[in-house]
Amino acid sequence: RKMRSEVACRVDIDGLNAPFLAIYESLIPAEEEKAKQKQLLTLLENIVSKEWPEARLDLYGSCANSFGFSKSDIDVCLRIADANVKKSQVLLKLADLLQSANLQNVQALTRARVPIVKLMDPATGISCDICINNVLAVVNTKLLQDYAHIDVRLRQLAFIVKHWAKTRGVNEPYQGTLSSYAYVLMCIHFLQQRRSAILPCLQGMEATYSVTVDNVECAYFDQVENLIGFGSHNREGIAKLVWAFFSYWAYCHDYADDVISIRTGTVLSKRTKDWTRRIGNDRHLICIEDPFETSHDLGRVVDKFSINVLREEFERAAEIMQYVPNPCAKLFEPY
Ligand code: 3AT
Ligand code: MG
Repeated sequence: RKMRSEVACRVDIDGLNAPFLAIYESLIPAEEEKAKQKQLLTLLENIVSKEWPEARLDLYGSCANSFGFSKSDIDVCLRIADANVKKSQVLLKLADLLQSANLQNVQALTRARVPIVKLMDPATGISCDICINNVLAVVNTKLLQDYAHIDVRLRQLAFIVKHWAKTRGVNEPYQGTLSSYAYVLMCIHFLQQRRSAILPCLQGMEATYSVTVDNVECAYFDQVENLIGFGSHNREGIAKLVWAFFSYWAYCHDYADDVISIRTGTVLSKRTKDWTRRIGNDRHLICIEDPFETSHDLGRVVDKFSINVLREEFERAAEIMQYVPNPCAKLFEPY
C-alpha cells in the first residue's frame, strides 16, 4: 500500500453535515436516562456503605466521559482501601450484598482480565459492571470528558466513529479489533493534528490537576472552560472531519513506524517506544499510546488477521466518504 497525503475532498462535503448531525443527535442519551443512572448509583452507594463505610463509587467509561450512547450499560469503580483483602474476596462479598438487595443477574467474574461483578437493576432496567480500584480508568475518563468540553466536534466525531465501528463489527477488542476507548483516543489525536488544531494537548500544558495512581503520575491542564473556542479558527464541519479521519487511517497513517500519542500531541516513532517487534502477544501493528500508562499500547489487541480487517474497513469508509452520493446508509451498513 502506498501512503499519500490528504487528497482533495468532494465539493459537496458540507451538504453532508446535516445527516451526520442527525445520526449524532439520535445517539445522545436523554436526560431521563442520566437521571436513572444517578438513581442506580445512589442505590449502589447505599448497599456498599453498609459493609464498607469508607468505600466510594465512581462512574467511569462512556457513561461518564460523554461518549456514551443512549441505552448503554454503566461502568462503576468501587474504591476500597482494604489492602489485606484479595480483590476476588471483595467481589464475592459484593455479589452477595447485591443479590440480597434484589438486584438481578448478579455474577462475579473473578478471573476476567479486569475482574468485575455484573448486575441488572430491575427498577431502571440498567445493566452495570462494577470493578475494584481501577482508579486509572476513572482518571482517563476525566481526561476524555475534559477534552469533550473544549470543542463539540470531538463528541460528534467520536459518536460517528463509534457508531461506525459497532455497526461494522470492528469494536470488539476480544476479537482483535479496537475498544471504544481506543477510538476516542484516535479522534482526539486526529483533532490535535488538524493543520489548524481543533484540540490542544492538555498534558503538554501547565498542570492544574495532578494525581498519582499506581505509581503513575497523571497531570494535565483541566481548567477547560478557559479553552472553549480554542479550535474556532478551524471551521471544518463534521462531514469533512469524518472524511478526513477515515482517509487519514486509510492512506496517511504510517503503520510501520508511527505511534499516535495524545499525551504529546504528536506522532512518536515505534523505535523510541521500543515497540518494533512482537513481544509475547503484543504485536504493535497499530500503535495507540495510553495517555497515562505510556508503556501500554491500546493497539496491542490487534493481530495479523484483524489488522487487515481494520485497514480494509478504514479504506472502505474513506472511499464511501469520497465517492458515494449519500454515504450515510452505506457507511453504517451492518457487516
Ligand atoms: P462503550 O460505550 O461501552 O462502547 P466505553 O467508553 O465504556 O465504551 P470501554 O467499554 O471500552 O469504553 O471501556 C470502559 C472504560 O474503561 C473506558 C476507559 O476509561 C477504560 N478503559 C478501557 N480500556 C482500557 C485500556 N485498555 N486501558 C486503560 N483504560 C481502559
Ligand atoms: Mg462501557
